[in-house]
Amino acid sequence: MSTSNAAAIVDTKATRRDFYSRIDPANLAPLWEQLHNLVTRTPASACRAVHWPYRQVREYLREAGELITAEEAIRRVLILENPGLRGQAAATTSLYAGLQLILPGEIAPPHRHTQSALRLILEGEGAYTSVEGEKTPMKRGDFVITPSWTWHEHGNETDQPMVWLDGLDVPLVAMLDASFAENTGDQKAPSPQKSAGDSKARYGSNLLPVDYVAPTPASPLFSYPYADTLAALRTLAAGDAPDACHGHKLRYANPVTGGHPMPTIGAYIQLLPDVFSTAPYRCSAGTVFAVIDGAVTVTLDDRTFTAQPNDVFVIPSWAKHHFEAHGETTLFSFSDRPVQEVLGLWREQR
Ligand code: GTQ
Repeated sequence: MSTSNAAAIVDTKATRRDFYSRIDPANLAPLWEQLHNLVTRTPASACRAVHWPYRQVREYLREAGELITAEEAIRRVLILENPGLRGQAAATTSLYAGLQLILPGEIAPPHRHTQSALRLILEGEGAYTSVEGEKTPMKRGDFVITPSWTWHEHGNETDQPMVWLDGLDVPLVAMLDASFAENTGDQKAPSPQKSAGDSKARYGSNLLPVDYVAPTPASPLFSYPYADTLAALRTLAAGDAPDACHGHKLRYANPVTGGHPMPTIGAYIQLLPDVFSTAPYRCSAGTVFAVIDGAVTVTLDDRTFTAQPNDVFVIPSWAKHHFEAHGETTLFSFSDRPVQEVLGLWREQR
């Protein structure tokens, strides 16, 4: 390169920088400086693979239990923050996860919000979540939903602590600027009280109320007990060969539409037979996993870890991974796959 060419390039760079700084106060920026960062060949997520061992988080939760009551906290939760997304209350780019503790005799007061929420019960038995006036008793492994804008509260009338994993679409709703919330200011949800088992009778028995028209895209069935889920998985496992990438995997369904339980969060359960190793897999939905039974070694390109019962871990969008089960293993997971599906964005590679 001749000296005059080099000088011209330097001059062009300086002229461009000068241009950028002059348009900046007008709230303008040159696309060509960042096009490659905006339109990436494959997902370039800040979200990282991360593993929260339950024994560590449980000890901090115990301390949180001494620090603040559920009532004062409204929700006594330790947020599971992705190390690549610190300060954003995000486990994946679009979804929030937390571990919630409710001690004997405590109440987490009623509220409702536009964010959709799910619970996977990790510890304890018999505390309840009340959704729209119906108390759902909770037990380890149960999957419970509180759809957008449904009144919900939690209470523990048992003599043991209860812990569950919360999953919400908090980051997604924040991105859309669509957060609304209400409290009653008192201890009682304003919805009329319904008898226990009401939603199972109406929507969860392969029956629907005659003339039923779904008022929202969310499932009117709030509880998916683990006993039923595990029985289904074991029946499949007895008759079918496991899928190479997933083992025996099912998705939770809205019994009215056959779609996902809530429009923004898909939830899944899979059984990996003892010593089964899955084939490498990736998909465009960053996913939060929790181990219910067994244990699993998770191998990604740059790291590997072994998750034990109640451990939570995240596989980011498009991160290739495989699982190795130690003992018969059941994994719960949730992701924004329903959103990507309706937008025509969801992809996988097996
Ligand atoms: O239980 O209603 O982890 O509103 C975060 C926000 C739980 C809940 C969370 C919530 C809840």
